[in-house]
Amino acid sequence: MTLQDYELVAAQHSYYSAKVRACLQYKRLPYQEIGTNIETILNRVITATGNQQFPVVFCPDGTVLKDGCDIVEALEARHPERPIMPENSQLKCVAKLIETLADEFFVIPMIYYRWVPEETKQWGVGMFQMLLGKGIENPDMAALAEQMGETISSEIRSRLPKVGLDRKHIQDKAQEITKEVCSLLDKHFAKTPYMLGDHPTLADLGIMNTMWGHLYLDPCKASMFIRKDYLHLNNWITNMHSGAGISDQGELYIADTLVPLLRYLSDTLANMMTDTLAAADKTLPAAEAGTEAPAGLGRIETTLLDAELSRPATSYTAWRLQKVIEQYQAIPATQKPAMDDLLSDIGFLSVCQHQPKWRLQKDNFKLFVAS
Ligand SMILES: N[C@@H](CCC(=O)N[C@@H](CS)C(=O)NCC(=O)O)C(=O)O
Repeated sequence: MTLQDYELVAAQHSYYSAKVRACLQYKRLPYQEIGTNIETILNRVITATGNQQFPVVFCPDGTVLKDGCDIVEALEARHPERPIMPENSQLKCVAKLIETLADEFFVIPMIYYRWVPEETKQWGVGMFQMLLGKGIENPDMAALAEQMGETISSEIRSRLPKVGLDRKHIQDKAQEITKEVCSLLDKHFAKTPYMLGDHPTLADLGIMNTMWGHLYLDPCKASMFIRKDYLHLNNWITNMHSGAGISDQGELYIADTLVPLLRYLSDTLANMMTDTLAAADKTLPAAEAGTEAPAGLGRIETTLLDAELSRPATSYTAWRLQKVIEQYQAIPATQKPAMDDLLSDIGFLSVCQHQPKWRLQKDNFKLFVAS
């Protein structure tokens, strides 16, 4: 490792690692992926950030970055070459919207494939034990890694009822949605190289979270149908995973083939976004400015496509939606009518035009209620 290397705490099998890795790759930044074994989590991640979540990036100048969306924003500010944010403010807003959909809302269909079918459930436990124990020589730590792998897996499985995944109709919906999204992405990539045109942007990085660590790598049905039936999508995934070799030349635009995908995403997820904002509107204005935001905003009775779903809403997701809304608000007045036409067509106008009566801000890895 050289002194200039970024250190990336991430795992190939983790959902949220893929975006940050794809960003480092596409920007051609020198980095070393140092894994997520138990010693790295205890001695580096928890020590530096206060909890065990990753991805985390240790910068050569000593700065610690955490949370995929913040990491990618910070890398863009430090290294504007090979930009991942479009210059055009309408495309910026669409990129942020796609990133947020992928990170906060797609998780339900995606976790189905790892934690519901029997064969992947068992595989998942072994995979966690492998990641936590990788390179650990101390026998006590190795035993702890084994035990933690089991504990983390059962903890994740115990959360499935919270998002309805213990019920057959939501399990079926998860599979239906995943298949349709893969099919629409495949049709898009058959005509257009990347999400927003000729080269990757934040929208591609976001979709990598959705596609890589669970769907593509897990030994699950989705992984097989992507490889066998959706060759354009398969090709895009593998290119994005080694993004240093991708050209940054060409134009950015909304291709006709992106529109059906975005319409389907709004049919599937826009209600959940609106209901999350409504839960934030109900709870956050009463919170004292300057205090830490409550993690939970209560349960929302919402929908996943045409299925009813009751699930918890969080301040974190509200903050991610706030970022989308801010990106919409930053669009110059002269470009607003065209943007509103597009958003109305793809079904996200009311989410973007929502005017929250609260503001959240991140400080030292925590969310606070702003004044
Ligand atoms: N919002 C965070 C989510 C990170 C996250 O949930 N990471 C997972 C691994 S993919 C994790 O650390 N889970 C352990 C935990 O939440 O305790 C991001 O986008 O980076």
